[in-house]
Amino acid sequence: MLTSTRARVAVGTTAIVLLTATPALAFGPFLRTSGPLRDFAPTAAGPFDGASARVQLVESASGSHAVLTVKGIGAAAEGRTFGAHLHDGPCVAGDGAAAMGHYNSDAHAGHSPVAINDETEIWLDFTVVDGEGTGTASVPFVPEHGKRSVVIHADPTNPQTGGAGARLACKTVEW
Ligand SMILES: [Cu+2]
Repeated sequence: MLTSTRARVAVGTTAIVLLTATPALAFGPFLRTSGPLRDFAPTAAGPFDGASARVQLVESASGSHAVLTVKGIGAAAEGRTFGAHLHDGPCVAGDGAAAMGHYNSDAHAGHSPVAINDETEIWLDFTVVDGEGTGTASVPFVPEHGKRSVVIHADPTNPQTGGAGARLACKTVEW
């Protein structure tokens, strides 16, 4: 019995090694998370009260690809476009500052000056249609792991400054 158990363990280990060595798997998702959004202004009614978000980050041959999907957005926000970005810090309800600034690949690489655009930062702006919105981004870098957040702002992202107005809601992303 013992011998046969060992044999099975050995077979399982081999299978894992083979899977890990398959090149295609090196480009799989490294983050896939979903759940309710946290509110930065819990005492005031907003379009993201009761909304939920799904975030996926996938490593690609040229960097990474991100997808944000938000559902359950209030009817008053129908047709509006909201800025959304990957931020350096975590998502804490009622504390927009905890999310810190945008994740910026130049800043993380120690480059100066730091360029602010849709190739150094992950911008996931979305427009609300039927209570839902999807934002996508492809960037030439893979963000470093950590406890970070996707922050949704009141306005579309200004392509010159990266600004998008007040922070409304967030979702923690950790990998
Ligand atoms: Cu932001």
